[in-house]
Amino acid sequence: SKSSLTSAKRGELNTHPLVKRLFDIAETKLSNLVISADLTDTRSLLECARGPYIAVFKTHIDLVSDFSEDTVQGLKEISKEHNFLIFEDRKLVDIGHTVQKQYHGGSLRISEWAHIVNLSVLGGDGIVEALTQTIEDPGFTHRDERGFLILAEMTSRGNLATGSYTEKCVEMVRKCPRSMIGFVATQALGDVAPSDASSDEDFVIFTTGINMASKGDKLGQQYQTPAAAVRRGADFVIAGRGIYGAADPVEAAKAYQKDGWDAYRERTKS
Ligand code: 6AU
Repeated sequence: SKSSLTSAKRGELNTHPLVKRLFDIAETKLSNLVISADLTDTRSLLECARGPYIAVFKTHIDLVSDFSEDTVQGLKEISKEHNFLIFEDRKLVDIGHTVQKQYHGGSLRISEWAHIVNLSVLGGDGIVEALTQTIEDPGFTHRDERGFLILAEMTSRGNLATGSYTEKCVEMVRKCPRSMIGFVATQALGDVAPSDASSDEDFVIFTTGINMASKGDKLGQQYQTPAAAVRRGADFVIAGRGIYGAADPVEAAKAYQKDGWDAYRERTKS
């Protein structure tokens, strides 16, 4: 695992252009914060994306009731202006043939604007093969700017993504490092020895279920703080309601950024 290395070092060692860019953004903005913008109209969504505190902006684009060309153009422009990547939390899960059409084209045109998309491997590795093929097609022009995260663990009470299922997810990422850049998980995964920085592998860990003011919600969500998640191996921490639902979302974003980044610095100091 590379989890003991700074984002600067990981960006330098990694050969994947998107992962390099991800760590470069973290280092430049001193942030490993991902905001989960589970908002339901284009205006609120774009408004939420402005500001200096995030490295990645996570969308659930199917929640946006007025989704249109303006949503797509707005997201693209703000991501350039404010230097962050866009992560569509689509949780693709179907057979390979279907997910290709859900990812590329369709009504949401996810491949056109989302740098990162997550998926579940409940149906086996056909989905991994299908999405890898899609971005490696010579006609697809964004190849170096696209990557996928396998949802290897979940934060909701009673979830089934544990044990041998999680281990299978690690095997699948290992087989396709050019397209599968890491995991949504609650801990460092794939480590033989957690501090072994000598292997070429570098899985990026995104951890969700992050909130500084609450332990969970009434529908099974379970929370920990940014710092606690980083200590368990998160490289990036994903927070939604804890930020956009706060009385002062800008102050909240700042506090989450600081908590996550301080813990990351602490973990990676030599
Ligand atoms: O901070 P919250 O609880 O308001 O939002 C958490 C966000 C939501 C979930 O759909 C998502 O994180 N999520 C995921 C992801 C990112 O894949 C996995 C999971 O296990 N738990 C979880 O909450 O947008």
